[in-house]
Amino acid sequence: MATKPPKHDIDETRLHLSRPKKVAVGVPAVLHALQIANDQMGVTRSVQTLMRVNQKDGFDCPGCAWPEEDKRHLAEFCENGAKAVAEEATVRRVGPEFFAAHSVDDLRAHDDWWLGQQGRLTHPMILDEGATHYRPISWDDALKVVADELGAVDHPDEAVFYTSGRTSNEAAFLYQLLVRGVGTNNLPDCSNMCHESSGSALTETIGIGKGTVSIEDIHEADLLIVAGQNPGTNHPRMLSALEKAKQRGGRVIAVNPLPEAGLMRFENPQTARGVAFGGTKIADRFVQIRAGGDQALFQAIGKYLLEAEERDGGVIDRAFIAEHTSGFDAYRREMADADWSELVTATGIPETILREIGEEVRVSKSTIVCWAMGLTQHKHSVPTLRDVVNVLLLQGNIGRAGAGVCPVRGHSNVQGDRTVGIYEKPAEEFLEALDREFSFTSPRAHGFDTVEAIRAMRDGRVRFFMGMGGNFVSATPDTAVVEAAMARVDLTVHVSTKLNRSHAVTGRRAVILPTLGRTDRDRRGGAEQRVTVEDSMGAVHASRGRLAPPSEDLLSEVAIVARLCGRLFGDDHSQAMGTRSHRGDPERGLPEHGAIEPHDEPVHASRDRANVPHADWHALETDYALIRTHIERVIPGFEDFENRIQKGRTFFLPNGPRDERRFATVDGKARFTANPLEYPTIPEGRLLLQTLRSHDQYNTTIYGKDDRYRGIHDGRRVVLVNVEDIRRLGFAADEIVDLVSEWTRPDGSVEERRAEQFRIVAYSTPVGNAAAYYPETNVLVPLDSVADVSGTPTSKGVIVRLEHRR
Ligand SMILES: Nc1nc2c(c(=O)[nH]1)N[C@H]1C(S)=C(S)[C@@H](COP(=O)(O)OP(=O)(O)OC[C@H]3O[C@@H](n4cnc5c(=O)[nH]c(N)nc54)[C@H](O)[C@@H]3O)O[C@H]1N2
Ligand SMILES: Nc1nc2c(c(=O)[nH]1)N[C@H]1C(S)=C(S)[C@@H](COP(=O)(O)OP(=O)(O)OC[C@H]3O[C@@H](n4cnc5c(=O)[nH]c(N)nc54)[C@H](O)[C@@H]3O)O[C@H]1N2
Ligand SMILES: [Mo]
Repeated sequence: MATKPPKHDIDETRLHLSRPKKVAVGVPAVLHALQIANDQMGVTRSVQTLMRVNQKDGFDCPGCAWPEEDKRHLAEFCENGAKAVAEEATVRRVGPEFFAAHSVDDLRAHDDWWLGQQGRLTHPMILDEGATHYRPISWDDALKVVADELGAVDHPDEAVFYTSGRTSNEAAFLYQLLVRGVGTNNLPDCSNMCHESSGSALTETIGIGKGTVSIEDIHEADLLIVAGQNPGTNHPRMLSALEKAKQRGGRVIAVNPLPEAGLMRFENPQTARGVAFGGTKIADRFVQIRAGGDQALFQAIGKYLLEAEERDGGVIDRAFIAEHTSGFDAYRREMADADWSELVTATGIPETILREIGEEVRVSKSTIVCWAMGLTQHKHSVPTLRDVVNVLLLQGNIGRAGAGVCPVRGHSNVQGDRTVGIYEKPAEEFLEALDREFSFTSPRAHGFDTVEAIRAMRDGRVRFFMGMGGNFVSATPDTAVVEAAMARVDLTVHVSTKLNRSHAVTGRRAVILPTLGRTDRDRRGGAEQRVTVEDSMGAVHASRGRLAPPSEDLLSEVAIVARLCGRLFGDDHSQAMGTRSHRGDPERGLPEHGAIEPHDEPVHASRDRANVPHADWHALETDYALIRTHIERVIPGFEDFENRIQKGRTFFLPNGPRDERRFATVDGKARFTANPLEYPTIPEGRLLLQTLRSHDQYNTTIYGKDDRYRGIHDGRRVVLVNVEDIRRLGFAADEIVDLVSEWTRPDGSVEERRAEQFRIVAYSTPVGNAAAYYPETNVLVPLDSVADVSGTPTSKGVIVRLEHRR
């Protein structure tokens, strides 16, 4: 059993290349996943664990948010799901001895791969001010440190609470309650860097910040446009759904600057046909678009449809447009004014091809557009997604079978976290319901999103940072700025399963609270607890880990948050379910969150005692079903929650556009919008860099050193560049260069950032476009370069130049 952690960081001198693959998954994927699983878990635990992924009585795969098909295969096999599971179910451990042996400086000198490979965290640890090493601390003392620091902030808005997307509904719901009980809406989350642009565009145009399709719709669609997404790596189970759609006669158009293997061909390891006959061709058409050209592509489709309507009639769904939409005339005028030659320039696609794509959309009886980070992480992502919606509205492709919008979410419960209240700009109805349920008054002022939180930390306006999962330091843009910002915070607290860079780049003091993951058995109050998650398509189901946890000392996320609530707000047994007395006074208006004296338990006793949430925190910690009862009473759509998740059942949250073509927008209609065309302009001698994922990573967690489908092995510091650019700019393939990003501030001045030693790889990408892996390239993404409206960092559109190394 080879379960030793690696001794070395990634040695980039061993990097070598092979031909990029044209087929995804197949037998090599199975073998690679089993290898990683065996390394981390040994054979028996691997088999035991992998058999339980996404089974009805098993745990929800921590890999991605793609839904389970109803008829599940025994091992719903997905290579990267298996790697995600192996990473968590590893038998390697990071305990007090590890921290005694490694100073924080030492940890900081290692890469994300090395850190993650060390294993699961087993003990609460604290880094005292000025200390070189973390030391073990008891749970009680650790939680006291956290509560005391929260009590010491001058104003609740000096505290920031980040959430990553693996946190269960139950833990997330309690966590947002804790945060609002403290008195702030500072709840930045990974969504701010991920699908926020989708949420912004969809809420505004169709009245819900989520997709409108089910897995059956994917199977039934006549046409699927998959844009800005690499499902072969990041949502491998989606390939089975696309395969099914193809078998039913559906067509797929892939829109991407890179010819990603999973978009081309898929060998399903679940079927003999997949393995023996070379698999299924996925994309009927591959559109190698210029990065950032998607708004132009969708405008071209819209323009084509409207021209065809004018000429032939019968193209657009006039009844749907009249009954359910607004803004059509303004959109039609905008498209009439759109200029084909500019659409060609922006996309890099000839007009004849743009028209062919338009024709494919015209003849499609039902169309779905799927997308991920290639569409959400640009400056003009929100207008781009509005134009996606426009095209679908033209043919009434929302709220009927086989049609709709499908933003493919990343983290396995990122959508659920938002549903249960992880949001810095909460809706008034949600806060009112929360206040009623817990007899207090939540703060109304909006909080910081991720980028705003970093700015506040940088400017010394934050004294306390807590991360519920995730790896804030590595995942966020502008690494150097973030690292300096973290150092200004008095206390940084991380609830984590595994070691990562955020434990090494800390505030003046730091606490690590180790926690259970999805795969771990969670016994509280003498019973095995389960949690719930919501997938990318709004379906909620239970998840229960079965493996022995890495240490008896671990608390679940729910238990950690419930205990903190108990310390901060006081246990209030009279507030047990059903016996609530309404002490809060809604007439009083906004609460005063003034200075809080540091106190022992409960910390808030000295201030407005009436204005803290009231619940029996201890009871919630020992019976998660009680949390679900609270969720049911606060959030519409969770009626009869407990019953509807029994026996592995799944239920759908209500979705107005999907269920009844009801659009909760400002005017109650689905809204056409007229968006002036935007696309990146790349200055002479520069490239537009997208920062993306390799096949062997999960965000900042690096599973291995290969990107098998792209033919890159044993290294990560590569920059993929078109051969023509390599030559034109005076470089050579294989040359080691520095990447320098150039950010033009609104006042016209230019800021530079540098990432050193990347090997140039000649690759099929449009002229002017380049690609390199995140998180290594986050140093290049300027903090202030964010998408309009959504505030998402522009991780797919960074202007860079290559520099020879001296
Ligand atoms: N194994 C694995 N699974 C994961 C993750 C992981 O890291 N590893 N991460 C999870 C998370 S949090 C997320 S959000 C998702 C991410 O899933 P993806 O969005 O698929 O991830 P990225 O690697 O960022 O890939 C972006 C894709 O968009 C393309 N692209 C870039 N710019 C443009 C553009 O301007 N236009 C178009 N049309 N395409 C463009 C890129 O070439 C690439 O294929 O995956 C989730 N699942
Ligand atoms: N340049 C660039 N930057 C990006 C992106 C990009 O494409 N390019 N993508 C962005 C996107 S889409 C996202 S979603 C973010 C991701 O940002 P994050 O979600 O913050 O990052 P992850 O790497 O997923 O977090 C990994 C850590 O989560 C912890 N963890 C794992 N499972 C659990 C659990 O069950 N509970 C708890 N408490 N902790 C757990 C482990 O300690 C692990 O080290 O990054 C963003 N940053
Ligand atoms: Mo994400």
